[in-house]
Amino acid sequence: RQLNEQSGEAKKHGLAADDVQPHRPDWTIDQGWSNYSVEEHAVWRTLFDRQSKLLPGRACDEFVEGMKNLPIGPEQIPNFEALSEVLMKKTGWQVVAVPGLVPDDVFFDHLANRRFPAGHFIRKPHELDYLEEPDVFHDVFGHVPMLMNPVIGDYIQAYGLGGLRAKELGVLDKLARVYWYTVEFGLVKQADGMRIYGAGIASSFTESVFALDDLSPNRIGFDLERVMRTHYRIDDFQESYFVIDNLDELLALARIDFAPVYEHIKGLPEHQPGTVLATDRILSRGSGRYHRQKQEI
Ligand code: HBI
Ligand code: FE
Repeated sequence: RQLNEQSGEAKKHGLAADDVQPHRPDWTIDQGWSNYSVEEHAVWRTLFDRQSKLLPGRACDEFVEGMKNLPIGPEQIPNFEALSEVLMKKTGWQVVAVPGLVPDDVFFDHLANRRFPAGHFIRKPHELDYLEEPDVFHDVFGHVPMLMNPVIGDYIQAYGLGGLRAKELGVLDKLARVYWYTVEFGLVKQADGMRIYGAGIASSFTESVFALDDLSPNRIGFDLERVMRTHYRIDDFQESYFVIDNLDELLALARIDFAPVYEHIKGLPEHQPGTVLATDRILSRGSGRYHRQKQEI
C-alpha cells in the first residue's frame, strides 16, 4: 500500500513514478550500492570512459581538480558514503540518494543544508545520451566534482536558501533560470579559453562538444538580470550559454540579496533562449543553425 501511495504521489508531481523503494519524508532513500548489477556498473564505465577522454581541456580546472580527489573511477558506480566522507572534509557537503526528481521545496531544503540529492539509478544502455531525470551519472559525475570547490559549495547552498524565498515571492522561475544557466549549463573563461563548469554539459558527451565548439549557440557574458529574464530549453542543447569570467563571480552571486533584483525586472519582457540583445556582451554570436535545422524537420 505504501508503495502504491508513493507511486501515486510521484505521478502527481511528475516525479520518479516507476521507482518502488519507499522514501523517507525528506525523499531520501538508501543508495543500496550492493544492489547495482554488473550491467549497471558497465553503463557507468561506458559513460565514465567516454567523458573522461573528452573533458581534459574542456572542463574547467576546478572540475578536474575536484574529480582527481574523489573516489570516482571507471570501475563502479561510486558509493555515496565514500563520496560524502571526502566532500565533508573538504567543503562540508554530503551526497544523499533520492529516487529521481524531488519536489522543489525538498530539493531546496537539502541544498540549504549542504546535502546534494543524487539520483540513485543509472540510465539504460539504450538511453546513454538522453534522459529526462537526473541519474547517478549526471548527479555524481557532473555535480559532485564541483562541490569540492568552496565557492561552488557556497553558491549551491545559497540557491537552496534562496529557493524557498523565491517560491514565497512567486519568482521561482526567475531563480531557476539562474541555476540553469550557471550550475547546469555554465561556461567560464580560463587562461587558455572557454571551459565547462555546468554539470548538464560536463555529464553530456554531445553537449560538451556542442557548447564549446559548435558555431550554432550564442556565448554571452553572464548578467544576472538578463539571465533571470531568459527562458531555457530542457529538451535539447541550449541556444545560448552564459559565460562568467571567473568562478569567483559566483561568490558575489551567493552573497547578494536577490529580492531587489526580482523587483527591478518585474513586468519587463522576457527573452527567448536564442535571442541576442543589443546590450549583450557577446563572446560569440551563434549561427542558430542547429535549432533552425531541427525546426525544419
Ligand atoms: N530534484 N533530484 C532533483 N534534482 C534537481 O536538480 C531538481 C530536483 N527537483 C527540483 C529541481 N531540480 C528544480 O526544478 C529546482 O531547481 C527549481
Ligand atoms: Fe543537475
